[in-house]
Amino acid sequence: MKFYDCSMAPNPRRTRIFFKEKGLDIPTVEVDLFGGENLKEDYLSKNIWGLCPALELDDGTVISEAPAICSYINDIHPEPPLFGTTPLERAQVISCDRHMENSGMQSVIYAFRNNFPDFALRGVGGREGDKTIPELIDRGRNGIRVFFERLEKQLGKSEYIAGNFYSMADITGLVVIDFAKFAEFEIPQENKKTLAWYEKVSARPATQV
Ligand SMILES: N[C@@H](CCC(=O)N[C@@H](CS)C(=O)NCC(=O)O)C(=O)O
Repeated sequence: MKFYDCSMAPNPRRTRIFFKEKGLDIPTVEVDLFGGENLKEDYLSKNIWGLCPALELDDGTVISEAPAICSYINDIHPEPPLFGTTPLERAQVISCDRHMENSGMQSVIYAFRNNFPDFALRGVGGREGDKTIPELIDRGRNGIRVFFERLEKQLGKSEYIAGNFYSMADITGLVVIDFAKFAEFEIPQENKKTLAWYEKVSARPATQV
């Protein structure tokens, strides 16, 4: 197996944390996303979508998208389970993981990417030619505000994001919050449940990647 990573980027980090939770050490190729290596033929010939992460299997098959890579790894290395242990738990993990990505990650991307001069003509990940749109910065800020409100409510229901067990959804939630911090958006001080959860999941050794 070969893992296509970018050490600075949030979505590959979801996968790195997942591998570490599973105790796996997968050979890694660093892709220079900031320099546009993902938009060149060499990388596109592996992953036509131009995004990172990607996992290449020994027979040359490539899996793209962090949750798909993690789901595959979870099936071939079931311990510890990171997608729950029952059909319902698995559904809740996938549901919450998608909310972390669609509501949290996407909002930070709007706020960050449209404010980042180096990406002036790379407003959309994985392709070139889309101008950034300054109006989307506000959409991102509002999205982050709503995301924090809803995450606090979600953590009022259970100890971890998808239930009373640690899962892929917590990994994505943590990565979103660290990416938000990098973009200078902090968890509101009144969101006590989120702050306590964040402290707990951040203390896991696997997150130090
Ligand atoms: N939904 C995808 C998102 C992947 C993604 O957006 N990756 C970013 C890095 S965090 C990327 O490759 N960006 C390429 C670019 O900016 O051109 C996943 O789960 O893997």
